[in-house]
Amino acid sequence: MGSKTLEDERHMYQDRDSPSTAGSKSAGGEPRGTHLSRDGDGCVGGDGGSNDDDDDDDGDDAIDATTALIAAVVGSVGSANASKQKKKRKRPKRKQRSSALKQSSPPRVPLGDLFPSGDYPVGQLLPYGSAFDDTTARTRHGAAESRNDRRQHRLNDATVLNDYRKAAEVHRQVRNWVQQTVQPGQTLTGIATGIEDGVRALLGNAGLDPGQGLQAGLGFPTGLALNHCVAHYTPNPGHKDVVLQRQDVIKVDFGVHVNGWIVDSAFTMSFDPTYDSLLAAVKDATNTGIKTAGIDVRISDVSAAIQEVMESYEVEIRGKVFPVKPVRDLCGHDIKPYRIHGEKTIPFTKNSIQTKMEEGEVFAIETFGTTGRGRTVEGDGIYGYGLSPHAPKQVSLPLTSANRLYKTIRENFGTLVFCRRYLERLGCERYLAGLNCLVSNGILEPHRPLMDIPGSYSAQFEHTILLRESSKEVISRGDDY
Ligand SMILES: [Co+2]
Repeated sequence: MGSKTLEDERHMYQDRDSPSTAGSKSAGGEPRGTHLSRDGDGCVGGDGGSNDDDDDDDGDDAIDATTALIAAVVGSVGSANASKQKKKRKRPKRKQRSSALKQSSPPRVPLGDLFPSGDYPVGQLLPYGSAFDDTTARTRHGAAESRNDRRQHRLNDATVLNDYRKAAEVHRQVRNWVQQTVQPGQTLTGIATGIEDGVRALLGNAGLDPGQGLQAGLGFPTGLALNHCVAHYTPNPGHKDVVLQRQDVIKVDFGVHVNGWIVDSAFTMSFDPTYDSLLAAVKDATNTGIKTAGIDVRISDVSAAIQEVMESYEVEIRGKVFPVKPVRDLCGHDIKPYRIHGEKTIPFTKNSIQTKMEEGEVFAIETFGTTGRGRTVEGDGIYGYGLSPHAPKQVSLPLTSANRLYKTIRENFGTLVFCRRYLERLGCERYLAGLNCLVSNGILEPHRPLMDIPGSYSAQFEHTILLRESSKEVISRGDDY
């Protein structure tokens, strides 16, 4: 979920995708079918949870585990060619094993069943750039030490890390299903509820009883922004549903949290190779942001690197060439427990923000690129609502339904951003007056859709990274993006 700036504030990975990749459907700028993971397994790193969690890991555990899984399958195909008898003998064993590991489609197998050990796959571990090592050492002995120690403690906590990795694995498995099944002709409500039902099933938490939603669930309203709608669109009940078209570019942005540790990750899909270089530009820019980020790195340096890469791309749409522009009024952001937008923001264009990233912090590194103006205006309707930072524990407003609704929001979402669909599945009825009353009293903050100019196209890629002492963990990394 992108962080909005004020208008005047301005706020390993091995591949560098070729803008010319062609395919009928792509997620992450790559044609469908090029990914080994899209073999119906639906499970990244699904090796039963043998990953260790040592700081001296050399990285890519989740990806290695998948590669191992694929290698096992490829290996057995190879040996089957060599000996038919062998193939016959081996088949039942293989079948048994893979069915025990398999995520269903739609995803409904709780993650706990796929990882009986309870240990979830480690994200991609990236070393910090050597240029920053000296300053890192200095910070640790500097004035910020006690603050750092406190944060360090949280990300070094095995339970916290495992919760974070679980949320990330749920994200990977659900998005894998999205990438394999979403097609033009489907409605945005169908896609959104498909994602949300999948997340809840894999977490083993329906989120219907008071307090359940705070244990684990959706991190924010599922974003399904099309074309010139850059961000913050989710289908609302009672509104005319939108049907996905073949020409559409769709940003899929959803969050998963476990005990308040939110994974915020997004990708873009298109069904027409025309947009491949737009998707490739934004994916490259996001990966550049991830590569540049680190302990003691200035935010202005991350922004500059992102902008340079993004602006090196152009996209030809129906005979006209457009430069890919970074969107100026959206930002990457830090993430706090139960709070999707912390205090720090990472714009995608040159700025003078001297603030540094710090050890123990969690960041959503995301970028948006567009063929439009590179600035957004608010669109119609509301995407979601979040408690204002100054919201009181209890309210006593003249409207009784507002007070009742407030209690429901506190119990089920706390400071997590939610949407009207989430209220309705809890059984809330005739809540609109109460909702508007909480907004007009400054207790709830509304988030509106953000639009570039009509006719333009925009894309988004986003990962959540943990700035741990020894390395940055790209917790939401998969073999898709
Ligand atoms: Co975000």
